[in-house]
Amino acid sequence: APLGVAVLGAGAMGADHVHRLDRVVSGARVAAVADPDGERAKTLAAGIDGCLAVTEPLAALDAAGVDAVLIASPGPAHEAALLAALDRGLPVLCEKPMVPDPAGALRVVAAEECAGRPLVSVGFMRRFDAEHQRLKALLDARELGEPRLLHCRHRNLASHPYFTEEMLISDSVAHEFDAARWLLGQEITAVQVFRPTAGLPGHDGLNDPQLVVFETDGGVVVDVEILANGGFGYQVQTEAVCTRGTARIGEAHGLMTNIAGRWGGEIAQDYLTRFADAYDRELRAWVAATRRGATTGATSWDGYAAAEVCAAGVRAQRTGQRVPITLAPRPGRS
Ligand code: ISE
Repeated sequence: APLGVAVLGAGAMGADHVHRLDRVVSGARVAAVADPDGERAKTLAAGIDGCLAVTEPLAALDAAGVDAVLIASPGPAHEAALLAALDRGLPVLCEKPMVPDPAGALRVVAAEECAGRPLVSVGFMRRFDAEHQRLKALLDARELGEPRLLHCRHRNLASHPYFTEEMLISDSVAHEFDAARWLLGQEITAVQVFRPTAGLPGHDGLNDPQLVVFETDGGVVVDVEILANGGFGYQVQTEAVCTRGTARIGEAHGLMTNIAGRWGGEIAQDYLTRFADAYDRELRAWVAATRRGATTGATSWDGYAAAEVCAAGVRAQRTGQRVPITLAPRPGRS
């Protein structure tokens, strides 16, 4: 029988995942959709055979035929949903941020330990992006020598009205924190934020771009340009500078044209488009892993580490200081 999935959150990300589970990924069916906006849940569930629409997350977890949970509600709702899923022994794929505050993230790590087996996968989709995977393979094989620097650019078309300056770190650069930990296999030890636009009138009061610089326990330095209101499209680029060479990803996508003495190409407008393949691969991998009792991609520990680095990043942004980071002891390791 296909894996019955309860999807919590019927916003843009939840809806995208529901369609993916329904139409792209085999071996799974959407058994229930929950959203505080009942109409939104109903609209999304309509047309999916036997899919229940509810307003309460717990009603979705307890619905008939639910074997696993996909959490795509807003970050602050994640901890309660994760703890309820773990309490029921249900495997979960949780969108980032796993839990925004580090203490809450640690409670999830502890609850998963209590459950006695890995149940939590965190949706840092870049780990499933083909270019990111090629870069990781290259770095792991040390083909370019030892990594020294990562230069990252993270540019969005425009920010939502509710987007805050803190979210440049906790919502956007969160991806680079996870990607760097994963690409390098190293932990982040300190973070600093430079705000060239501080004091200037920002776009809707949001001061961007900002430059986030962080260090790892392997001595690598990572710089991230975060630009929420680039106005031209969605761009995620990384260049690794190593002792014998460099490698870049995220440069060109899609159609290239030559016309009237000019060449040009396309830039994706949002992450749902840019990372569509990565999301497909992520969900396929999650469904397959879940059916054999395993997890995939980022773990609850990775979710915690990202939360800890984000919290330090927000402090660094506020104070202008370099903020050192110490992770909590990792359960099961000395
Ligand atoms: C959003 O929440 C994401 O996760 C996107 O990947 C990121 O590019 C964007 O900046 C965030 O707001």
